[in-house]
Amino acid sequence: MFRNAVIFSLLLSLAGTSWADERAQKTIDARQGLLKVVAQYFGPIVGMAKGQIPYDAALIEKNAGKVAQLAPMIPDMFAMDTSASGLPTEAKADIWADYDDFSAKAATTAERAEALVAATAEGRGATMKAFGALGSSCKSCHDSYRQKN
Ligand code: ASC
Repeated sequence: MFRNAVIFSLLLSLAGTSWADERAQKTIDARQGLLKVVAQYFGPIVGMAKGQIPYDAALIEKNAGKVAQLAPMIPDMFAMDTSASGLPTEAKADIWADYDDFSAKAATTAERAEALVAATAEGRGATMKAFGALGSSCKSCHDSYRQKN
């Protein structure tokens, strides 16, 4: 009887672990997908800044607008602390140790993406300056909270 109870509770804890892992994997997939979408919109702007593709203010305006919409989703997708899961991720546990700072950095990115949208009306110089500010806010968050595997 006792033995059955032990086996039963062992099975329950195994099932509980895999259920938690499944939820952690789903949220890791979602946040990686979100950041890949951000990079897909940001990429052409980087290409223009590097002179690899022709400057196109309308495309920058459109893509920066998408980044501004996507950036506020970053704290949402990182709401679940997956640091104990042991699953492969580049997210540092520091995200959840200082989630307010992490969220503030995402908010800055959204604001700078909006500023880039506005700058497209002011010419190429202003646009590239605003692009630089946006890129440095991406980098600032990655420097603090991403470990490159
Ligand atoms: C990108 C990309 C990043 C950022 C970062 C900006 O296109 O994939 O991670 O820009 O390099 O500094």
